[in-house]
Amino acid sequence: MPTPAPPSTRQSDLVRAARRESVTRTPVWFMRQAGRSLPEYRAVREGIPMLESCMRPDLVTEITLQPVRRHGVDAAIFFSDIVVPLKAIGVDLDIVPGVGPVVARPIRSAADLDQLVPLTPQHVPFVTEAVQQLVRELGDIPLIGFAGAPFTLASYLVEGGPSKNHEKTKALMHGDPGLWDALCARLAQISGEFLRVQAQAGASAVQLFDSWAGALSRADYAARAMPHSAVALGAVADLDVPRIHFGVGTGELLALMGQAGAEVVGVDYRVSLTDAVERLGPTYAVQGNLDPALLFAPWDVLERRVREIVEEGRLAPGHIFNLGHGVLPSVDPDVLTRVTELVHECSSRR
Ligand code: 1CP
Repeated sequence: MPTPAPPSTRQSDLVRAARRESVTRTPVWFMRQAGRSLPEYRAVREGIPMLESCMRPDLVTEITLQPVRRHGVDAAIFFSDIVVPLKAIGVDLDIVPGVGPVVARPIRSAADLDQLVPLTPQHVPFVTEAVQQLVRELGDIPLIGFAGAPFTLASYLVEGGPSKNHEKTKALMHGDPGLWDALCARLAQISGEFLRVQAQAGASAVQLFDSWAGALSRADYAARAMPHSAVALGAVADLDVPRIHFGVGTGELLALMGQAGAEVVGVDYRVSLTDAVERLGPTYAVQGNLDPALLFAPWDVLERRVREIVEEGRLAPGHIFNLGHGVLPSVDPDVLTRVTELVHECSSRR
């Protein structure tokens, strides 16, 4: 039985900002807020491989709650990884410490697609259980579910691991568009269903991570990536959860990322929110966009930049404060707490 998100989270600043409604103050959360920047995360992960930790509901719940307790952020992001649904359907892969996802049998031919069977909720009971547990613990604080977008997932599957230039991925996309589209169609089902499982278990919003979409030209994104992301986002269109669509280096793609079926478009630090709002128009809320490296700068410099971003965010019909990409593991977590407090203080509408 679906357990929809608690009604109180519908009135949270995060969900209201995503819906372009008035807020009491600018909501803030940080991509990768759960993770290695926190000593309490390192302590509970001690000796437990990454993928195993994603499949243990008690651990997922504890790790997801850690940054909420510590920083007072306006949302929790479900602790998992974009490759978890692939692992769950039986793809032979691992998350190697210091590297990232590594795939045993990379996808290079039509026969390799057999690895990708449709995802069902029965593949990921541990996700449903963890989300339900989290929603009970979080009360009025919304939980954000997420999935990887087909292009970004395809890059890991085709390259066999993290890649700088995505050369095998692009060679397949252009050399065999039929196989590429067949691969991405399967991934769109998997991503869409992974989002749906989380939303039906009670997540209040979802984010589609197309982290590497910025490697594509606008034409290639429109033809070979966006239609598949639209299918993934469309899988939760009927569930009344706002959808956030994020990528890195996607300044040229922002409008298309909105049109793919999002309420909120994630903006990295390369494009100012002012420019992003101009490119997006009044239809979309924005999320972003502090450069994660600025968390290492002197406080007065960081403070000025945070205040600027909050001010620029007022130009958008809705603004969720975040980083332009994930928290770096070596950051001082106290700085994140201070940034959270500053965003709240300088945006308060009461
Ligand atoms: O042992 C560890 O601590 C491993 C590090 C780690 C963590 C903490 C990985 C491996 N994944 C995660 C969790 C994770 N991954 C979360 C939840 C935590 C949170 O946000 O608070 C999320 C949302 C992700 C999503 C993810 N995984 C993305 C999209 C977001 C992004 O950063 O762009 C991507 C690209 C991945 C792949 C991945 N997983 C892990 C690593 C190191 C990577 C990147 C590898 C690369 O550079 O290609």
